[in-house]
Amino acid sequence: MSDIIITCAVTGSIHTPSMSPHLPVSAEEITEQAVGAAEAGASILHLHARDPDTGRPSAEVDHFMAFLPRIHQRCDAVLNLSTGGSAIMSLDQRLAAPLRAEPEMASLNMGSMNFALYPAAERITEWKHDWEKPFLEDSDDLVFKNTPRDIARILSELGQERGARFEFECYDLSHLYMLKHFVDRGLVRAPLFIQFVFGVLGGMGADPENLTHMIRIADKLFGKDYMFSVLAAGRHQMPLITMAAAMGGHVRVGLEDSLTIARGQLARSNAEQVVKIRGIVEALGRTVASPAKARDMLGLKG
Ligand code: KMH
Ligand code: ZN
Repeated sequence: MSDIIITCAVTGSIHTPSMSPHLPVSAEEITEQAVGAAEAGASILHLHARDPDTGRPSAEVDHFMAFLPRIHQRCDAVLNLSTGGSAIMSLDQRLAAPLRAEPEMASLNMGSMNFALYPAAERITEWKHDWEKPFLEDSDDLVFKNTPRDIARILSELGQERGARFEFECYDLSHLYMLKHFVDRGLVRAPLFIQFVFGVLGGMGADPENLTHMIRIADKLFGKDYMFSVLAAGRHQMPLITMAAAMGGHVRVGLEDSLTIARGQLARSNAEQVVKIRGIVEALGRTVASPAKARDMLGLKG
């Protein structure tokens, strides 16, 4: 089996400060946790920004620029900027920082969908900030908009014009067919790095049968032109990504996807999750890819 790429999604836009004191929100915290994750073995860092005062997900270019150069200076990991942002941001907002930073890699969500966050709020009784509860509850009535026109714009402006390559986020079977459409249009070229996303309320559930079926259909659509990685939300994270690693895929961890390190136990850092999955994949006989190896495998501009 080929080397395994560990991606770490450091903070995201789903979890809120009241859910864990370890969720990084300031530029210093995001930098320290990103560098810690890279030192532990993550070769890709998937990054969102937050308002440092409130921890609220942010699309401000300045909030991104407060940590991107610092992370770049301190480690060699591939910096992968989110173009998903959060469901309440417009596409212009979501693209502002990636267009400015011109990263080697960016996420690209392959379809519009519901993206309900409110279940994550169910156990929280005390809120640190006023924005958190309404932000989570409003997700009950939001559409995470990624139309074919949106996708084409991201592929063209970030991919064709600025040389970025993509983490294609597929939350459902239909998203694989959308990706195939863009391959056929000539807007996407191999090798494809497809992130199968499990356990988001609005996307496919974290059932092992869904993973085997996604692989079966991706094999049919893309043959040898793709590699897959898996992320799974919350308590499904480690079981599903372990299955992915055993099947020759790549893995994503990070506090964006799960705040815990074991059932009922908060992870103290992103690095802690990287260390855990690294031990698992090495026990399975996989070799963890360095950033240089990951760049080579993914065909990045470097
Ligand atoms: N939050 C994850 C389920 C993005 O940033 O573009 C998917 C994600 C999307 O990481
Ligand atoms: Zn993300």
